[in-house]
Amino acid sequence: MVIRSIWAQSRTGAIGADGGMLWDLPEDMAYFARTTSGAPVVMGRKTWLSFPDRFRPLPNRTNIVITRDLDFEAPGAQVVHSLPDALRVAAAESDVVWVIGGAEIYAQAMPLVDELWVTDVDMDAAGDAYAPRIGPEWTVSRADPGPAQWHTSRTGTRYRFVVYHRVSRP
Ligand code: VY7
Repeated sequence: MVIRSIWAQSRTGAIGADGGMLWDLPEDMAYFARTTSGAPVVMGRKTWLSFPDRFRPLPNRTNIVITRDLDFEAPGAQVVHSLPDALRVAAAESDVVWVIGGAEIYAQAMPLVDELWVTDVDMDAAGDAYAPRIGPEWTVSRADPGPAQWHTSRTGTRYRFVVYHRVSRP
């Protein structure tokens, strides 16, 4: 099974603050929905709760929620208590799984992930949740638009979609 993490980050790597996102970027929400549709999505409890009620569970995807809380209920989702358990559930039904956040889950998943699907948001915003560092073990395999170029949102914010693959080691 291919494991993909997907997030949007500011220039400083911030992904959120106060349980929400730091920008209004409808084009990224559409990209996220389109890209993950049809495959299982794995998220932490805080990310599950960050989606407005009417979007839970995320449609057209098996929603898998990780929490240590043995009593946590997530109607419409499958609740598990570890990342390995989440990946086992996903592998039973799919060749691909999307890790959709948040910071704690991205960090745990990093050693296991095959691809990073990152939206760069051209903002300086600081947050209280950060993406993992993308180190030299990763290489850009796709950038939309090209390197050093940006899309401009209808909200005015500049952004780009980048896909990283793990560098194969000798
Ligand atoms: C944003 C929402 C936030 C507020 C209201 C609705 C990338 C994103 C994530 C996760 C965007 C969000 C939403 C948008 C998606 C809809 C459901 C409603 C859907 C991520 N690049 N962007 N994210 N939703 N992991 N990576 O949390 O979500 O998918 O059906």
